Amino acid sequence: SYRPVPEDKFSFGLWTVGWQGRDPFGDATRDVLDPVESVRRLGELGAYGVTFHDDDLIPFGASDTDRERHVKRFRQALDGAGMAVPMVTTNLFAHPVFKDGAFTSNDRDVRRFALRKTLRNIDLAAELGARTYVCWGGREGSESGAAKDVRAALDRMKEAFDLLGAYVTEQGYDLRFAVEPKPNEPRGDILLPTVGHALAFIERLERPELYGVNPEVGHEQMAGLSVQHGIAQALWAGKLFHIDLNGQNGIKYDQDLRFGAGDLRQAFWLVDLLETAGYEGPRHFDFKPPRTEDAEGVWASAAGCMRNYLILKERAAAFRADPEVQEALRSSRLDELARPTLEAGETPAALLADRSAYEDFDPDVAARRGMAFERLDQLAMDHLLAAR
Ligand code: 3MF
Ligand code: MG
Ligand code: MG
Ligand code: MG
Repeated sequence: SYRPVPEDKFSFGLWTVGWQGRDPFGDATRDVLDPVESVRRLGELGAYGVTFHDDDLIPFGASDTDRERHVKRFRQALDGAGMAVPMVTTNLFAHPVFKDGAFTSNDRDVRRFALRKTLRNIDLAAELGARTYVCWGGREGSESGAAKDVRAALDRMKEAFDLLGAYVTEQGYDLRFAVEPKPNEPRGDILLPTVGHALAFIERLERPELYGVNPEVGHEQMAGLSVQHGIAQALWAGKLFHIDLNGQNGIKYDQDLRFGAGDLRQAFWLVDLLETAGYEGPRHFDFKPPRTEDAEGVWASAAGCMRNYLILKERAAAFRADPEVQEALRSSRLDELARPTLEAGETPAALLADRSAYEDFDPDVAARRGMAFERLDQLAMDHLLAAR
């Protein structure tokens, strides 16, 4: 029936359904949406959680009393709707003070302010029971060559992440960080542009185990990369801490379409991957209901994200369960790929002594074997289109 239930672990950012449709060329097309209303409506639609930037909930610069009031109302809404807050993040991009970045702004006082803003919100995240803290460095980057010493900026980025890791450790918070890569927009070029860059960066930190990635479907596609490959590598590294699901049509501006819109085949393989790899984190949607939609259209768009995930989950499961597919996978030798290339404990000397691997191996004969991928992919297409 494709009806979402909390066990599906669907979550939404307050900034997604709350997007008013303001873009670089036009004004808002929708009214402000009260976070309390978002919690209620998303709960009714079957989501299990909401996520937010500090400023989505508490306006930038709010007094302490206002801050407490906003948090209290939000907590009541969460309790009323039975909703969780699995992830929290910081807005380090909207205020003009962050125009040259936050953790890597050339201005040291801005960097220190960015750290304080983040620490303050980490306290709130822990208080609300969030387990993941996402960091998207949207303004960390440049438009021109001499403007940013990238190596120095990465030093500053490392300093920032190390401090945040030290803080959650000292406080005893059960919170891990997820770096969200994006190649560009709003900066001409953003630091840590892809999943691969982020994974390499994380290994240079003082407590690498505290950090993973939060890949976004559209962001990897903006870099012209395969979402499936990037996320598979994050899973392989044990670093898929969180995910931003949405839709994108290739290398363009960040479209943030509802999940399943845009490149449907990438969405299919992504769902297949998440469901077969045992990913247990939230299925988090970071999308924007297009500015053509009115208030009701927002909820149709949000419902579509979850419905498409559930449809694709069903189609992917049918693909995997089909005996003809299983046979086709064997014909394409996926079982052989799963088998180690070397015998257990095989040394270089043993490989060198194996005549079948070289002297008696006939590359021309092996080269003539077809891989049978086209039949396999057509079976996937048939399942995706419900033609089987
Ligand atoms: C921008 C994004 C961001 C991040 C968000 C969460 C505003 O393209 O994807 O959304 O996802 O900051 O960390
Ligand atoms: Mg995005
Ligand atoms: Mg996006
Ligand atoms: Mg995102």
